[in-house]
Amino acid sequence: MVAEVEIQAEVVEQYQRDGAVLVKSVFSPFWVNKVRDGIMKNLEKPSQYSERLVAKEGEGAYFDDYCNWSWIEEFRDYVFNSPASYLAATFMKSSEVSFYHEHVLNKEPGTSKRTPWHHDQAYYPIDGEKVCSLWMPVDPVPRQTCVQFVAGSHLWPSWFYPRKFASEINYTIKEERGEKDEDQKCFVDIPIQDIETGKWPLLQWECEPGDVIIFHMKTVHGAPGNTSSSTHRRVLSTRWLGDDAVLATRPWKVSPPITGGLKPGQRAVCDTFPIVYNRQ
Ligand SMILES: O=C(O)CCC(=O)C(=O)O
Repeated sequence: MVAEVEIQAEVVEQYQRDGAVLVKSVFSPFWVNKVRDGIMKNLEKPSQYSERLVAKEGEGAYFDDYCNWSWIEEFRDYVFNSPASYLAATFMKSSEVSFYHEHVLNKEPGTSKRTPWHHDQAYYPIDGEKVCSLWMPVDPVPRQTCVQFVAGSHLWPSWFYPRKFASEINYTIKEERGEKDEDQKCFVDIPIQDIETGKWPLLQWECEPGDVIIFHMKTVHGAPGNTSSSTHRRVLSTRWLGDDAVLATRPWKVSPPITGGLKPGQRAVCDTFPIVYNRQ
């Protein structure tokens, strides 16, 4: 039985309008401690997908890894039994929610490596509007270290090339394909300069363990490094799919490289992307 929590209607509307919203104190210490334990297991046993990015020799590293929930029971418990899926359903206004995958992000103290500006949905073989992530820190995150979101960018018609976190270079288009994928989406470069010179309002918050940021998979976001000399910035970002999410194609190798054996156009529900929440 998934735990339900009270969410004000205006906060849901804020998510729908801005594409990102902070919800304070929604996860109890029980869930925060559990997720922290899961992250520590992942850090001790990284998978084939993990990366350890260092901007300058001798500095802290930016670790990321994903799709380990099958062997990290703490993540499974959080996904299936915490209020996370209910939050995803409420903010996406979806009657059903399936789980896509989890992503661990740890910025060690003194990490100058930033998270490049990007939006997630271009990396994923997933189309649909009811698609979101729950970014849940297990350490206190000061405002200057938190992810920044370009307000309202989930509503832009543009799709942006995914970029490698390590090199910040666009993904390579598969040779046998043209510039467009089968859905005829046209991808363009992310407008980094416009974002950084303040063309659009940016959203950024101070977070405490127990808080969560919910954001649309098409919302443009990026993050500074971790300037703290003592505190890690450990986060679990879980990805959720709603009623209209379907498998799609992209003109590059998708990340993570999983499709659950589904064909383009099929609803994104299968053993790999299990239904976790149903409003009935
Ligand atoms: O935590 C970060 O620095 C980046 C998070 C992110 O890109 C995501 O969760 O999609």
